[in-house]
Amino acid sequence: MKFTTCAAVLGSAANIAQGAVVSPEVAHDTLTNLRRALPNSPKGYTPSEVDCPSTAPSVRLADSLSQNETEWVQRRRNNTIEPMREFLSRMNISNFDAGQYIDDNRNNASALPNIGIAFSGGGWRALINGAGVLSAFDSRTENSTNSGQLGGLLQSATYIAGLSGGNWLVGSIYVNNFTTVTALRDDPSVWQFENNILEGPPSGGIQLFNTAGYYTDIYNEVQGKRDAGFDASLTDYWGRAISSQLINATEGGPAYTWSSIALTEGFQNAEQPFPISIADARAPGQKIVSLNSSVYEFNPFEMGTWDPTTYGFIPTRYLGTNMTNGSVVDNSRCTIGFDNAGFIMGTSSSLFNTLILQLNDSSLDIPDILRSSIGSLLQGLGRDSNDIADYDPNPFYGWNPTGNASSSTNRSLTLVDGGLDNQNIPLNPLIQPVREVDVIFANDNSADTPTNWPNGSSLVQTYMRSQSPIGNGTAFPSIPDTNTFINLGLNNRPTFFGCDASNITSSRPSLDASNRAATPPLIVYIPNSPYVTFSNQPTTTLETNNTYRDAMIRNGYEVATMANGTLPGYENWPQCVACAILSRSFDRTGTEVPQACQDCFAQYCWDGTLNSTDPGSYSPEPRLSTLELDSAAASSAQSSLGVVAVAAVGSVLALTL
Ligand SMILES: *[C@@H]1O[C@H](CO)[C@@H](O)[C@H](O)[C@H]1NC(C)=O
Ligand SMILES: *[C@@H]1O[C@H](CO)[C@@H](O)[C@H](O)[C@H]1NC(C)=O
Ligand SMILES: *[C@@H]1O[C@H](CO)[C@@H](O)[C@H](O)[C@H]1NC(C)=O
Ligand SMILES: *[C@@H]1O[C@H](CO)[C@@H](O)[C@H](O)[C@H]1NC(C)=O
Ligand SMILES: *[C@@H]1O[C@H](CO)[C@@H](O)[C@H](O)[C@H]1NC(C)=O
Ligand SMILES: *[C@@H]1O[C@H](CO)[C@@H](O)[C@H](O)[C@H]1NC(C)=O
Ligand SMILES: *[C@@H]1O[C@H](CO)[C@@H](O)[C@H](O)[C@H]1NC(C)=O
Ligand SMILES: *[C@@H]1O[C@H](CO)[C@@H](O)[C@H](O)[C@H]1NC(C)=O
Ligand SMILES: *[C@@H]1O[C@H](CO)[C@@H](O)[C@H](O)[C@H]1NC(C)=O
Ligand SMILES: *[C@@H]1O[C@H](CO)[C@@H](O)[C@H](O)[C@H]1NC(C)=O
Ligand SMILES: *[C@@H]1O[C@H](CO)[C@@H](O)[C@H](O)[C@H]1NC(C)=O
Ligand SMILES: CC(=O)N[C@H]1CO[C@H](CO)[C@@H](O)[C@@H]1O
Repeated sequence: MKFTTCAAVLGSAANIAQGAVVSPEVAHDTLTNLRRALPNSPKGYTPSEVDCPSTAPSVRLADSLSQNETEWVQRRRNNTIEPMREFLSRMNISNFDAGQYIDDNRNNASALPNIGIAFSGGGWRALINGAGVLSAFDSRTENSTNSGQLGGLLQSATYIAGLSGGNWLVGSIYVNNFTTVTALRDDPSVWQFENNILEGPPSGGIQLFNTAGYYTDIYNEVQGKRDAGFDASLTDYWGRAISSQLINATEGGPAYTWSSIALTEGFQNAEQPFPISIADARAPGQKIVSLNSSVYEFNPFEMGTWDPTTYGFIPTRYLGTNMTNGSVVDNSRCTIGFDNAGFIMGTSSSLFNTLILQLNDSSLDIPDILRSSIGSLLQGLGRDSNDIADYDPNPFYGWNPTGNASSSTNRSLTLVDGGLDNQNIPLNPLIQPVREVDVIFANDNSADTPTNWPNGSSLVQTYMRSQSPIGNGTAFPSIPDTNTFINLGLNNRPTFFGCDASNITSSRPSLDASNRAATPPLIVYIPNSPYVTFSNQPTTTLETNNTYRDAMIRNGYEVATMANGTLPGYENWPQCVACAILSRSFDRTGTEVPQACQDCFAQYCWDGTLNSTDPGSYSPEPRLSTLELDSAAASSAQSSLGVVAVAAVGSVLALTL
């Protein structure tokens, strides 16, 4: 029965790798043959009830890394040594032999640098600019290991986190077998952003035929989940819609799960950084502020939060299982397939759910049944809750280690866009002391100013949170106010925060720089700024032609590399990236900081200066000559649809992300 349904749902998925839709048990056995994120949900988008494994899933306390992550990270850290040695040597720090330094310390893994990378939210702007940054860090990108460039930093990293649009980027790379930005950009089946998300993919490709067909599939997939007894929210529809742009499989791969990333060969061999997606908890009717909402993460092994409110994790694979007090209610029945990859990506970006509401008002060719289905959903939730993702049953029901978790008393765990607490860069998982990250490359594509550029607001929020009880022992470098960011140009070029590890305040009383876990990472802030195009596309833009998409990817590349180290006055940038990576390691090994690195820190570290006067409007000019946008690669012109939607949701979205 189960598998008949599954065949029906996936019948057209002929081009899914190796074709097979597999049971969980078989999935494990066939791993060696299946090397990409697996379409391993037996009933496609509909979650399935299965026998629990012999050790039933349970909630664990968030007082350590999971066993699986601990073991995985050891292998990952080891696998980063060679790429890091190669990278740091190539950066050519004057009068310093980085290769020798790595060799001298390679038998003491904890002495070596531990790198994290974070991609902020900001819709398609964040996805596309972030793609440029990611490709600059990826040694697989053509020419990225030439002199002055940063290819290999991705291969040297242990962790990579994405939030909302930034997680569309990270998710799209990982769910498609850790593919490259270049491949996604050039593949006619994915990243076709010239097609309005509300209209769906163009005919012909592996995605679908026409708008009505697109919506019929989305409707059927979500209806399958509802018919199986699960609540649906707008996020379910939204997650299906974005999947058609992000996942390289028919109908956006309804059977692909987030936990299946852990089953791919590249992940199992720890050949890639550990991917993490972020969402915030928000009870219906509650208003979110960064100091009262819990930050949840989804990694390939686990989902949960480090915050003291709930302070627990469950296996991502068994989301949807009915749990009470941290244990399975009916000890033999577990749910799998709830952690659909598009649903997780939709959860992190749930603010965009509101776009789906436009369907009711537009003249689109939408099946009536979908309209009424969305209508009934909204009646159930109320308009204030349009943007939630419903995790029902709540895996943390009754789980209450601290005695005051609101998530403990609700049958449903309601999550929203990870940027709604204004921490628009997913730093929370990377500043957890147990992860021991030394340096975070934080790419900020937020639209903080009215002109859609970042102004450091996200760092300010994360700093404030680290100072409050909900920060639960996290530490973060001092961060200036947002006016200072603009007045000093800290949002217009890369800036380091927390260079001096001994000068940090945190919510933890006993903070001490000699204690590894107590030292916060050095933050390498990489804000979106114009080099070869105005990369400040509004968050509400629902379609981007290929010429502009490619120009923004190029711009992100220049942002990350500072024009490949050619910008006058910043030619030392590649060296300084290497110095930032090595900084905490120098502290731990008691190594004298090379003069070239001292010069770097003098130039790129925020030195504590403030200028909090109102900077007025912020409109930076491109640093290099701009690319032609009107011709070439591009196809479709803007349709009227985008305009309709923008008008309606603009006020909410534009100022937030
Ligand atoms: C996944 O990527 C690896 C590395 O590029 C490649 O060897 C493998 O064939 C790919 N697997 C699939 C199913 O495409
Ligand atoms: C560490 O990585 C190297 C390859 O870089 C490999 O040969 C070695 O077996 C690994 N060691 C451990 C303990 O995993
Ligand atoms: C490294 O920098 C030195 C000057 O500090 C220069 O002479 C040398 O050519 C550089 N090496 C590479 C590989 O760029
Ligand atoms: C890589 O460099 C070669 C030689 O300079 C050039 O011809 C090619 O266009 C470059 N490719 C990219 C993607 O920049
Ligand atoms: C999409 O899948 C096809 C078929 O497996 C593959 O040839 C192509 O390289 C994939 N595209 C990307 C961007 O990974
Ligand atoms: C952890 O790894 C074990 C052994 O590979 C596996 O059985 C288990 O499902 C994993 N747990 C999670 C949460 O992925
Ligand atoms: C979960 O279990 C509880 C306790 O047995 C039960 O009341 C509830 O209806 C169950 N929820 C679901 C979604 O099955
Ligand atoms: C502070 O910033 C304002 C606005 O950018 C500028 O006019 C002023 O000169 C700055 N003050 C100092 C002391 O640099
Ligand atoms: C930087 O390098 C990339 C990749 O080689 C290239 O596409 C780009 O044009 C270069 N930019 C500058 C300013 O040299
Ligand atoms: C600590 O850092 C802050 C902000 O960077 C700066 O204002 C202060 O002077 C520093 N204190 C010391 C003792 O270095
Ligand atoms: C692509 O989009 C940009 C930004 O909206 C616009 O300026 C340009 O004219 C468009 N190009 C084409 C070929 O449609
Ligand atoms: C370091 C720290 O303060 N950790 C606390 C986080 O929250 C849990 C739950 O309240 C506490 O048990 C930890 O001590």
